[in-house]
Amino acid sequence: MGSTLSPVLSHHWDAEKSWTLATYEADGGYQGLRKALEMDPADIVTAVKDSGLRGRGGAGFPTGLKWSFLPAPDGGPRYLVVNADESEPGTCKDTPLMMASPQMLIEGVAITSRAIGCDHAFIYVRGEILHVYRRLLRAVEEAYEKGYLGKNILGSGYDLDVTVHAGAGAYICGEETALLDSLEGRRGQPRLKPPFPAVAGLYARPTVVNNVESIASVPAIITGGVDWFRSMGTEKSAGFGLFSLSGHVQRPGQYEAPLGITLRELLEMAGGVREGHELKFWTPGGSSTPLFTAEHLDVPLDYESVGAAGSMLGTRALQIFDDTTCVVRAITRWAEFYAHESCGKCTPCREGTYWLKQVLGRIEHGQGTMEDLDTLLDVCDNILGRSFCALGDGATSTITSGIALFREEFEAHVTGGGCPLDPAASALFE
Ligand code: L3W
Ligand code: SF4
Repeated sequence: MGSTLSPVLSHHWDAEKSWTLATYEADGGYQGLRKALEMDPADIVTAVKDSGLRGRGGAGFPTGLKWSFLPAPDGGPRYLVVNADESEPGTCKDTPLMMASPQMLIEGVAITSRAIGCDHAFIYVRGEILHVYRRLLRAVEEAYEKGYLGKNILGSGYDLDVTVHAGAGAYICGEETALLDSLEGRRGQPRLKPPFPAVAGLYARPTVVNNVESIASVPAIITGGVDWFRSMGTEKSAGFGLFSLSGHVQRPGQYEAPLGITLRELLEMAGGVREGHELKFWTPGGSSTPLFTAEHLDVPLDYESVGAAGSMLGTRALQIFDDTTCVVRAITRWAEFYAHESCGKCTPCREGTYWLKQVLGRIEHGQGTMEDLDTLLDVCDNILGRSFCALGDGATSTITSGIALFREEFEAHVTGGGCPLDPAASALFE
């Protein structure tokens, strides 16, 4: 696999009014649905399973396998819920995808719904991004007008309704079961798993919850075929994905590429790190994943390689920090985020994230002690694996890895009474 971009998801993002149905159709849009309507639904599930597509929301669970977990039809409803609650710090791929190409997502929703026998699908959008909500509402309306949604889709006899729902802006509602609670009108808090949503999800009915990018990848798999999809990426991390580069990089943005590309290759496309500076650390998959440094520039960005190197591919949110960045400040800022977003359901996360924020805050402001470093690690140890959902575990990732990689910088804050770096030079934090 080379460094060439493989634009599929972003193929027509630069076209004029890329978000309209007419532009999407002109670029081959809805050919996948036409083909899928002639296929046996079970064959659609098999194709997605064989493609090796893995969930693009962070966990990388095999998409087709998840669909196949739905119990046999019993005459009652079954649902598809698209997780469009993108909130992981640094993650900015689903929002541009929905803004530039909402019809690709809707086509994926229609194909997936047909595959799993669903006649009512939901798209749960993060509450703060009203412009995306409005764009999706209009796109769904257009798809109804053209007969791609609604009754008797393209004369096939298949009916599907799609509801776009705006959440109220809570990170925890990106956790699939909290999302379902929120969609049902309750306060969003994670449910105990099992049962997984595939068995008892929305309104306790079998439900597939998939990320925006996963569903938007489905039309291309149906038109392009399994072998084409598997020809990109690696054996266990097949296909392509959107990599979001942000921070101290010359040309931040979304870069679509086969999985397995390296940060070195992506940085070449993005013009490199801010001029005159060196890479200091980066996140391979948002702030819930352990930090990497310049030593990891050549780690292939696929699930296996990133895992073997001690982190997680997560949402492919590559936040780049150069040598002007205070690692303690960056980690404290993330800790503030987790303390704010903890839903409060379980004690290790509710109490632990509060204390992580407090202790990091005093280290950052030069009021910490050397014992505070051990306290931080001890609190992380009491959160990791003891929390009810992944938010708690994620809150510890940058702290434990940050102390392991940059212990001297933490100690310098203690012995020097504050940050040895010029905070203005970084220009990333207030
Ligand atoms: C049926 C089984 N279904 C697993 C399903 C499960 C879910 C999917 C993955 O966390 C990660 C997290 C964050 N029968 C099943 C089954 N499933 N076993 O597979 O499940 P799981 O538990 O591995 O992960 P998760 O709870 O989905 C997601 C990481 O992503 N992350 C955060 C991302 C945040 C966003 C956002 O902002 N919206 O995406 C970043 O790295 O730490 O590890 O569907 O039901 N036996
Ligand atoms: Fe809520 Fe945090 Fe517990 Fe998850 S880990 S249930 S976010 S308190």
